Amino acid sequence: MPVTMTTEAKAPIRHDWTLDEVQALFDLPMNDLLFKAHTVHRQNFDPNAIQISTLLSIKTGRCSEDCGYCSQSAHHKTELEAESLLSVDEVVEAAQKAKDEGADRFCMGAAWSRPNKRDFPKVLAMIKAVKSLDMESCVTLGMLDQEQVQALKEAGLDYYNHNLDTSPEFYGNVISTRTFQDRLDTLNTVQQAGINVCSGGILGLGEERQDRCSLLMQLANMAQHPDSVPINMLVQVEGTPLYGQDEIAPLEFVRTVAVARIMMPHSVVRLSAGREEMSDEMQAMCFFAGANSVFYGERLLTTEGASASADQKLFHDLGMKTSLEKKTGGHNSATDPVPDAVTEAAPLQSLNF
Ligand code: SAM
Ligand code: DTB
Ligand code: SF4
Repeated sequence: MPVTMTTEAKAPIRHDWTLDEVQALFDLPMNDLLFKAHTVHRQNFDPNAIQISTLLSIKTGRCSEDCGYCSQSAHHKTELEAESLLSVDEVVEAAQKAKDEGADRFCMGAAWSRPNKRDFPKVLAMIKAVKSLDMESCVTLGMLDQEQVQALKEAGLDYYNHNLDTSPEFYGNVISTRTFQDRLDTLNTVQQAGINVCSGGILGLGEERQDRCSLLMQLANMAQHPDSVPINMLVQVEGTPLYGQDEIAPLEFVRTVAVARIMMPHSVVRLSAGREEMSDEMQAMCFFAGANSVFYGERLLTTEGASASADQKLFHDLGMKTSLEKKTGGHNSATDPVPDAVTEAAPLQSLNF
């Protein structure tokens, strides 16, 4: 006999979360939290679709900021080899390869506190070149002023990544060369220009659960939720102050993904750095909890990513459809919200088991 479930009404999008409410979500029994998060996920997205982004470091190392987690800060002694800005041709070659491997978004990261006058026009050319490959473009370049944001918009930029990283309360323990407010200011300018915002954080920096609550509250109480929310697990790099930090418990990581999904129902939640350290089972739980995007490729910015063959096997074993299959037809985009007519009927009845 088919299993039927009551269709829960879609919760409204909120921007007024309180810390107590977020804490209460974290405190739910795991099964209740997962059920709630997965219900929200299924109401808004195809639960078996995954969006694929690929990263490239376009300028590596010698960054003037002192982010305690980062291999690229000039304040830390890591083994990283610095590299000046890549050429547009090098970027196009990497983007084409990423596209051939199934990515539909190409994200370019620069180790800058903010872009300089000499290099910025070259980044605009990179964005235009990526767009001409019929891929979505994303850049992460540090803080921006209004003029730069306008130029990025005119170049056709789709997404700007700028992470809040952690709670305002814990921020000073991790970064001293800029403030949490600096991050919010850039995000506001980007959002007001109509560029999609990609903003999330890193777990495992030594923060407490209340910092994770506070980080999610900051993201979800923005005037508009970020379109994309990367949840990174710290990649520990030798020579950085956070090397040797206690790792975050896998179930606490999954909980954070689930709470992010509940608080930001329309945002694409990306399982980001740190996946190579996660078991298939942990990743599967994150996808069930509402993650629907990954960084794909052997390299993140300066560290190794999860292997492409392991990822292909994982998506196959989970029956998840990637952007590559989307191009061959059918509705399975993680980025296209499921139309209302479908959502009303989407919860498990359609599975007929
Ligand atoms: N410099 C720009 C900035 O910080 O905004 C852009 C590049 S920066 C490398 C982009 C993001 O990568 C950071 O905000 C941080 O969230 C993430 N990140 C950097 N190092 C990381 C690490 N070791 N583990 C996890 N995430 C990391
Ligand atoms: C994000 O949230 N994570 C990416 C991307 N945005 C730019 C970066 C992860 C960096 C991991 C460490 C490294 O490879 O240097
Ligand atoms: Fe620089 Fe960005 Fe690394 Fe911070 S995270 S040190 S701003 S490259």
